[in-house]
Amino acid sequence: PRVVAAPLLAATYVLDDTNGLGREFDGIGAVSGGGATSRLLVNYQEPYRSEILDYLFKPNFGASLHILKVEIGGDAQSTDGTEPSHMHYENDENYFRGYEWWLMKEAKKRNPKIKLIGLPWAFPGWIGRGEDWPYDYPDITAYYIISWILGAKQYHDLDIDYIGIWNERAFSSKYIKVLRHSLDRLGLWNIGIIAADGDWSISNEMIVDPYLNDAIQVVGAHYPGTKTVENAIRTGKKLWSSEDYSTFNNDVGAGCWARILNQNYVNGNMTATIAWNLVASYYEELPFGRCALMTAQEPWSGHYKVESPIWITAHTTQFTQPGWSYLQVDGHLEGGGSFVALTDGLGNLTIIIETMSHNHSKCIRPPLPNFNVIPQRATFYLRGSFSMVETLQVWHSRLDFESGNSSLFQKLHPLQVWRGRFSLDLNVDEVYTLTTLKTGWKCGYPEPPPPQPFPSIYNDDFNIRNPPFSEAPNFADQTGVFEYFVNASDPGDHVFTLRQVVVQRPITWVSDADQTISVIGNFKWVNMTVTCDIYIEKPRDGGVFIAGRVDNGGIYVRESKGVFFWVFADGTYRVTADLAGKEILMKGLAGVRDNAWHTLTLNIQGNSASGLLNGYPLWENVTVSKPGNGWAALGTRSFEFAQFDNFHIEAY
Ligand code: 147
Ligand code: CA
Repeated sequence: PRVVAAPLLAATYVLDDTNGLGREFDGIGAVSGGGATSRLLVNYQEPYRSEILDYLFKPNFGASLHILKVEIGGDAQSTDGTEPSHMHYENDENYFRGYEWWLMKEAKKRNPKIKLIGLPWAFPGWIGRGEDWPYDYPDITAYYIISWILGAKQYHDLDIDYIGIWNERAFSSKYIKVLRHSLDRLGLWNIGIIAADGDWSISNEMIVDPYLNDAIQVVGAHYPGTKTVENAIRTGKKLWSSEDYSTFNNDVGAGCWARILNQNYVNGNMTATIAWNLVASYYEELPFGRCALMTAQEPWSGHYKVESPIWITAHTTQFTQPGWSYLQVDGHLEGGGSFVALTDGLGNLTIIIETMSHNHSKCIRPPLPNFNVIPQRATFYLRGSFSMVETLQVWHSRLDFESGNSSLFQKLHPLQVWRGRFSLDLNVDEVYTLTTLKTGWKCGYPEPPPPQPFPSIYNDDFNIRNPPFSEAPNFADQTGVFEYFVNASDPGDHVFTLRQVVVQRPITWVSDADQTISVIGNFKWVNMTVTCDIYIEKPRDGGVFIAGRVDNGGIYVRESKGVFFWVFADGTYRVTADLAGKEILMKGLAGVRDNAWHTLTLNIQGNSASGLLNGYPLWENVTVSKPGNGWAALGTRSFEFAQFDNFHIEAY
C-alpha cells in the first residue's frame, strides 16, 4: 500500500442549508450532432449497440446522462458531416430521416426523465428564400422549427423540453420573440428557449429588452471557461454551459470534464453542462476525432470503448438529478480544486470534489490560466438538515498519468460522519463523490470484439425494402444528403438506389462544398478499385463522380483532395485531383447522358490511376501523387438529384 504523508494543508468547509439553497441544478448532458457525430452508431449490431446506449443513458449504470441535446438536421455540414432536414423542400415533411429521432427514443426508453433539447446548426435553403440567412422570414423559420417539435410528438411521442436558436451564429431578437409567441400559441409553454448558444453577449440585449428577456428561459453559452459575466447574472435566468468539453477522450479529457463539471457552477453559476459530443461515432480522421464521452466508431467490428469521461460523468449524474439544488457555499478548495454540494431538499446530500491539476485538465478551449493544486486535508462540517447525516457513500477516481493505470469510479468504504464532521485527505487529480444515496453502481458488459479495419471488400446494392434508417450504412455525407430511394417503375435492377436529394445550397453553418460528397471506408487506404452504377438526373450540366484517396471532410470538406472520376450529362468526363474540380488531370468524351444508368470504375494503384465506363477502359495511366491515402467517395457536381447503385470497393 502507498504510504501517504499527512498533507501540510488543512482547511475546513461548512455545508449548511439554514439560510436557503443555491441555484437549481438542471443536469449534465451531451450533444449528438453538430454534426453527424452518431452516424456510425446506428449500424452497430446487437448487443453492442444497446450496450453503448446503456453506458450513455441508463440510470445508475454509466454516464447516466440527464440531458440529450440533438441537432435539428439542416442538410448542411455541421462539423463531421451533414444531417438531413425534416423539410428538404418547402412542401416536404418527413420525420423519419437520420438517426436523432431514434437516439432520442433510445435515450427515453432507458431514462424517461431525460431532458431533450433541439438546436439547428444549418437550415435548408428555402427557409431564407434564396438568401443565406435564416432571419429574414422569422415566421417561416419558427414554423420550420415548430414543425420539428410537433413531428417529434406526433410520430415518435417525444416531448422536447428546450429549443435553441442557431448554433454559434447570430441570433435575432425578432426571431426569438416570434418563436416564443408561436410556441405559446400552440400551448407549448413548457418548452424553454435556450439562447443563444454562442458567447454571453445576448445577455447585454436581454437586460435592456424585457420582451426578449421574457422570451428566453435559459442563457446558454459555449466553452465559457467556467466563467460567466455580470450581465448574464443580471438577466435573472438560468445560466448553462450549453456546449463544452470537445476534448480528446483520454485521461486529460477526463480531467477537463471533471474540472468543468464542478467549476462551471463554482466559478460561473452555471447549472447545466453539456458535452460536445455524446459518442465518437464518426470516422476518426474527420475533424475532432474522439472528442466525445466514449468511442464507438467501428460498426463493422462491434468494437467500442468506454472512455474515462464516462466514469467522470457518473460521479455527478448517478448522485444528483435535475431539480436538485446546489448548496450555497464557496466551492474553491484552499489547496486548489473545487467541490459542489447538492441536495434533493428531502435530506439527501451529494458532494463532488475534484482536484485536477492544470496540465491534466486542459480542455480544447478556451486557454486555461495557470493554477496550482497540492495534496490537502479537507474537513467538512454538516449543518442544518445535514447535521443528522451519519454515513456517506464514497466513490473515487484517480487519474494516473504516470502509469496510465487510472482507477475510475470505484466504490470505497463508507465514511462515518462524527458529530456532523468528517475529514478527507485529497491527492492531486482525484474525484470523490460523497453521498447519502446508495444507488450508485459501476456496471460492466463483457469486452466487446477487438478492433478491425473497415472491410477491404465492400458491397452495397441498396436493395432494402424497409430500411431502418434513411441512410445506407457507413456512408458519411459531407455535403448534400444521400438517402435510400425507390424507383417504383424501374424495369431493370435499379428499383432500390441511393439518391442525393439536396438541390439548393442550404443556409450553411460552415463552407460546404459546391459539390455534394459522401465518404466511406478506411482513411488509410492507398490502392483501391471503386465501382458504382450512376444515374445523372439533371440534364445539360448535371454530373456525378466516384473517388478514392479522399483526404478531407467535415468543416474542411471544401478542401478535399483525392482522385475524382467525373462524368457529365453533356457527354464528357474528367479526372481531377480535387473535389472543387480545379486540378484537372485528364478530360475527354465519354458519351454518358442524363437519365440513363452507366457503370463507373476507378482504379488507383501506386502512382497511377485508370477509369472504366461500363466495363471498358476510358482513360488510363493518369499519374496521381498526393494525397497518398484516403476514403472512397461518391457525389455530384452541384446540388442536384442523382442516383447511385451497386457500390463496390476492393481496397488495401
Ligand atoms: C463548436 C460547434 O458548436 C460544434 O458543432 C463542434 O464543431 C465543436 C468542435 O470543437 O465546436 O463550435 C465552436 C467552434 C469554435 C469555437 C467555439 C465553438 N471557438 O473557436 O471558440
Ligand atoms: Ca439496387
